[in-house]
Amino acid sequence: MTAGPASIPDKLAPHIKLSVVMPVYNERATLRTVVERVLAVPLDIELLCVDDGSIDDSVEILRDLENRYPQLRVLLQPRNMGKGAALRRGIAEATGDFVVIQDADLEYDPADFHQLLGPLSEGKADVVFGSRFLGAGPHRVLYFWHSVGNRLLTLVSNCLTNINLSDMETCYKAFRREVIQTIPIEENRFGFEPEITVKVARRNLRIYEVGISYWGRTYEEGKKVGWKDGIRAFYCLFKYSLKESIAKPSVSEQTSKSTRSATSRSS
Ligand SMILES: Nc1nc2c(ncn2[C@@H]2O[C@H](COP(=O)(O)OP(=O)(O)OP(=O)(O)O)[C@@H](O)[C@H]2O)c(=O)[nH]1
Ligand SMILES: [Mg+2]
Repeated sequence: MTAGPASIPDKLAPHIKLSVVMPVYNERATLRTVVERVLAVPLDIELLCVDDGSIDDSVEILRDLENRYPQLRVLLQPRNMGKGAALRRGIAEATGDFVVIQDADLEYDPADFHQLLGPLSEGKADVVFGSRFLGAGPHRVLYFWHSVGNRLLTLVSNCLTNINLSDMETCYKAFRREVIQTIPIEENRFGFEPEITVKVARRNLRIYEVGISYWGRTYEEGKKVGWKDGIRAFYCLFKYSLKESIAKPSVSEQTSKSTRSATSRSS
């Protein structure tokens, strides 16, 4: 990947504070580079790296980076608990105006933050998904059956939620902080993506998609996601669709909704 520091469009207000939540599990190969790329984005950034019980030297690398970059905070999970659990921890600690999720394996380029933040900073969106299937940026050509699986998961997700996403499983999801902090995250592992998609859809939030680049890796380069994760994702889509149909919005969620309406009225 050759991306340098991102340029921010004029309409992105300079005072925006962005919380970047990065789950980290045995990512020694890419960790320094991804942290440096995130911090090179010309925005006020708080980077929350949540180590998920890594058994390589990811924690030592994070400590070293923490000493060099005051914007970086390192949070340690007591043991390996999964990506969803790491995100729950990082999101709870976020203090920025907006929260974006950044994997530590360099498949997604922080230079795309400005695209994700556009609809949020303009006050038009509560949630923005970065789609690997839209946009003109570079996309690594990889496994055909993975892309079929991703499109099928997105199709089922759309059928269950009646929203028209093109990439439900994308890592790049950005939120208004107040919104994501009021949505309970139950899934500990990769079920986070379908769970949060169903939950934002059912809360009638304003969702946008923007095209992003994708620098995917092969199994030889460390890719881990497999067919079992796909089965679990289908299960989670049905599980949370059913749960959300039965559940009533909590008081805090109602508060969030009224805050949102106020924001949209004032924008
Ligand atoms: N695999 C894995 N990743 C974790 C875990 N906890 C946190 N993570 C982090 O979650 C992010 C996503 O993990 P990946 O293994 O890249 O999963 P993915 O991007 O869905 O799938 P790949 O195609 O394998 O890259 C990375 O930043 C990981 O370091 C865990 O228990 N297992
Ligand atoms: Mg990955």
